Amino acid sequence: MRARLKAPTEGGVRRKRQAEGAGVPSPLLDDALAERLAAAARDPALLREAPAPQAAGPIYVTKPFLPPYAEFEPMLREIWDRKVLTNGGPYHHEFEARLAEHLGVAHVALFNNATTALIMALRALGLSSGEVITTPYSFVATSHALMWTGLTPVFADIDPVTLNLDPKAVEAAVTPRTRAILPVHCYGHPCDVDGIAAVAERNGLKVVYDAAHAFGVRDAGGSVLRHGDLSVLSFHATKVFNTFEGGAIVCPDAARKEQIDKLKNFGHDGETSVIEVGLNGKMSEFNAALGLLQLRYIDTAIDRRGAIDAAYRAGLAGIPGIACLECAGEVRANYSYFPILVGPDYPIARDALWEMLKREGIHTRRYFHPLISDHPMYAGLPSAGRATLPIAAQAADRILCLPIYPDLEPEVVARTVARIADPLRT
Ligand code: T4K
Repeated sequence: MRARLKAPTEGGVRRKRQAEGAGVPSPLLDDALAERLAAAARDPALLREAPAPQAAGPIYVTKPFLPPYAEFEPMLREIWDRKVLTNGGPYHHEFEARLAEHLGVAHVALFNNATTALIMALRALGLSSGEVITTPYSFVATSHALMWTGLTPVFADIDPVTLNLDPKAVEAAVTPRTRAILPVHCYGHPCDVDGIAAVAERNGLKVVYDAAHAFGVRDAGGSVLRHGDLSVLSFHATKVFNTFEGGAIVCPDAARKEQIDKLKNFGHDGETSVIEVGLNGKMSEFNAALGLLQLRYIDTAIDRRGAIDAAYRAGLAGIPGIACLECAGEVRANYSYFPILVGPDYPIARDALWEMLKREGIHTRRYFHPLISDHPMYAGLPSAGRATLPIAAQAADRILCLPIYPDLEPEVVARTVARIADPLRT
């Protein structure tokens, strides 16, 4: 079941933004594009007709959304004039407060990227030795964060529907050395958070969610970021919400945030005292200012992604061998990726489809192939064998992420769908 099928209601959001004095209009507020996307979703036949052969330039899996430059310029001027560039300046404070409010979470601690934030989240929970059960189906930063912290990754298999860690496989991987679980809300689809909480509780384990893909995702109880001991977001250029580079730890209480704020500032506790092995994980004023501006547009950007998601689904429905991933219980999705699984009954192999689309200027990505556990530095671990990770191995061999970003033209969606529908056309 998809959580959110309705066409975007751009008008209301736009009027609200204009009332807030957002200033120079963004391409996101272009009604014509929104209408063409909605039409594409309504009429899948249009998407299957062979459209114009090639768009102007290459199409990548994502394109970062940026607000109008004119809105950023006065903020840059203020940073220049003020000369407070980092170490918790006014934009940093304002962004932190507005972000927590926007996400509906108690506290956030801003970071320079999600990898540093993951390392500091593990450190904050006192995890520095032993095993942590994690998914092999993710970006390598997930496991690298464990290695940087002196922890040993133990890979467990994933659920065939959500492609997130399977709590049953996690339970089976628990040993006396297990200290924590590090699941990923892959593609922004929530994990089985209740299942994971139950395993953690039964075995006295901490849970840190790698929520790099899950900005703004909500389940029936609120933000998906409230689950576990801590959740980590990425604001990298390729993410739904970007601050060029950036990240954050979502903290349940003020005391944990205070501890994390010290950790990300070298472990300083006041001017002359250092109490922990911290590092430099601070977000600059430049990134924080951009984040503040991005908050104005993020809801519209996600709505626009939703329309593209709907258009792809309409166009790809019924193509033998092609399966779209479904939502995993979120009531507010973020459409951060558009993954498809290329099955054995599709006329050509996944890699052949990837090559074919690339030749036509459509650069899809195989996130996440190879598995983390396939990389030479992890392959020697006892849990890394593909035989014990059959679902993850199958997903890695079949996955293809299609382009999705807020101003992706419906014509590109149509061209991509038409090519996938007719792979034997020369
Ligand atoms: N946990 C998970 C589950 C993650 O997926 C990630 C990051 C992390 C943790 C760590 O978060 P950070 O420490 O980065 O905050 C990309 C990203 O670099 C990486 O952040 C992301 N996951 C991963 C899934 O994807 P690449 O190597 O695929 O990116 P790249 O440079 O090939 O970019 C993809 C496409 O995006 C390009 O073909 C064009 C477009 N692009 C990219 C950038 C950087 C732009 O148009 N502009 C840009 O500035 O890793």
